[in-house]
Amino acid sequence: MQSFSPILLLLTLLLCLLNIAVTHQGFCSAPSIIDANSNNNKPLYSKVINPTLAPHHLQDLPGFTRSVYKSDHALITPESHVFSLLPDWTNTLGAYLVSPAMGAHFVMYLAKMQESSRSGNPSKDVERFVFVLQGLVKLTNASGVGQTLTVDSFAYIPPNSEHLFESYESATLVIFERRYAYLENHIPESIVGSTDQQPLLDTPGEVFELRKLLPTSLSYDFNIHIMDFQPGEFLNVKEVHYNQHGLLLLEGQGIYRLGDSWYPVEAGDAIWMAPFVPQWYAALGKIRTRYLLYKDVNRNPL
Ligand code: UGY
Ligand code: MN
Repeated sequence: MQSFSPILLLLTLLLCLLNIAVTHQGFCSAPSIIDANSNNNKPLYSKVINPTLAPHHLQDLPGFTRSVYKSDHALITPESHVFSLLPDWTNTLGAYLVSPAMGAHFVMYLAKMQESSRSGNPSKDVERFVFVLQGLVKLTNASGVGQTLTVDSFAYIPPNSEHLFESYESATLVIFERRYAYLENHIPESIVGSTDQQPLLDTPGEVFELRKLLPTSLSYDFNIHIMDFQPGEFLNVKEVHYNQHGLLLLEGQGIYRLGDSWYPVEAGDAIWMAPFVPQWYAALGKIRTRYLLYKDVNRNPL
């Protein structure tokens, strides 16, 4: 039987090593984030609907999740979403990402409507904000007037207002609800709009772009901000404030500081911030970061 000489084996091994050294030019290699981030021809917010369930090299690691739950903040990442039938809705799966069980005074949840789905009503005195992430839904108000909401559109429903969301195909929504904090002589009204119709607002001392989806008047006890950062931009203020936040990253990636922890985050990630948790964000990667942010406003905290 013919056998390789040890010299031949050694030579082959050396050639292999030389090849690795030449192709990688002596540097450690890492997967490119350019391809992963390129947005060519992808529908808006597609990364929220089809998120990376775990960094590539950790996908098969049993039990691995980036989700974290602490007393003053939580990061809920897509691989830990648990959907179940939404009570009072038909044919709709929901995943609650923020709830009073954490200490929040609001809920934030994803609702996946299927064909022929219908919304249920919020409880008495609870207001609702709906933002469309995928598909389209029809909203019918108490007077029977119907409007179609597509991706990037939103609706605010004041407490105790009859309404119905219906979908004929699959649609994904992110929804915020809270018990309305009544204020004498102020009555909130229903609102329907879309992100691109909202004007850019001044952000003194900051560089990010800001849109507010609800009026800033006293009738509204919360607002939803859309915040855009170009790669490399970050919050100048290292914020600590009495307001609570619920955040959904719609596009991009970066580092979120929450309390003493620093988290790599990307589109699809959801965050809860309790009052006074130190918070800071820096956008990284190749594309802009866009996030949607719940913030309670206009009420005396006492
Ligand atoms: O308005 C805000 O509180 C906002 N800048 N916070 C944040 O982005 N974490
Ligand atoms: Mn803040």
